[in-house]
Amino acid sequence: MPTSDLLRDHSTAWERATRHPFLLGVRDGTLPAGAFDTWLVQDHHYVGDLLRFQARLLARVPRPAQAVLAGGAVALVEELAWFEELAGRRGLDLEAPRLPATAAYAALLERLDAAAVPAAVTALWAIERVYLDAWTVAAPGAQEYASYVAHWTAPGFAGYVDGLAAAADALGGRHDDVVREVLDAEVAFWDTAWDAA
Ligand code: HMH
Repeated sequence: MPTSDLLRDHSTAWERATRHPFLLGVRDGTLPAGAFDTWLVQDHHYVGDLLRFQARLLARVPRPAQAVLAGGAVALVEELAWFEELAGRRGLDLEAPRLPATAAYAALLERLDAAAVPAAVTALWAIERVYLDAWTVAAPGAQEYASYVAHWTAPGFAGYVDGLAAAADALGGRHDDVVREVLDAEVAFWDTAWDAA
């Protein structure tokens, strides 16, 4: 299975993108609320960028990968609405500009438009799998973060990640380079919010 090979062969980079100080701070409660808020605003930008990438990729994939990607796109729209509600509650300014790591990740997503479909679907799987794994490292999370951690480790999300793995595996091939790029972008993204702490 290509995706399980990728997990095994990139385990060091995977670990860097998941056992990150930001996530350990969520777990033990040492992450300052301001750093979490900075991250939330940037992730709101990111989810919008990811939704646009996913919509473009949806147009290129064969059936039945379309069903998986379409379901995920709906979930991203709901995620944006959830962020907007949070912004009201936490007093976030969602109009704050993208930080460099967010802009660089958006540029990576745009470059993936030019990648062959199997590589692009594998990249999308890596994006979601590493995010699920990252929040699983933080689980259950300190009291003030526990509801967020639960949101990003919900069984429905894990099921979606399995669906993406099945879609990527069905398309076949080995796509080490895109996985490496995704993992580096994830580390840079956590670094940015951690540096704001
Ligand atoms: C940085 N990576 C980042 N944010 C996300 N929301 C996801 C992945 C998955 O949706």
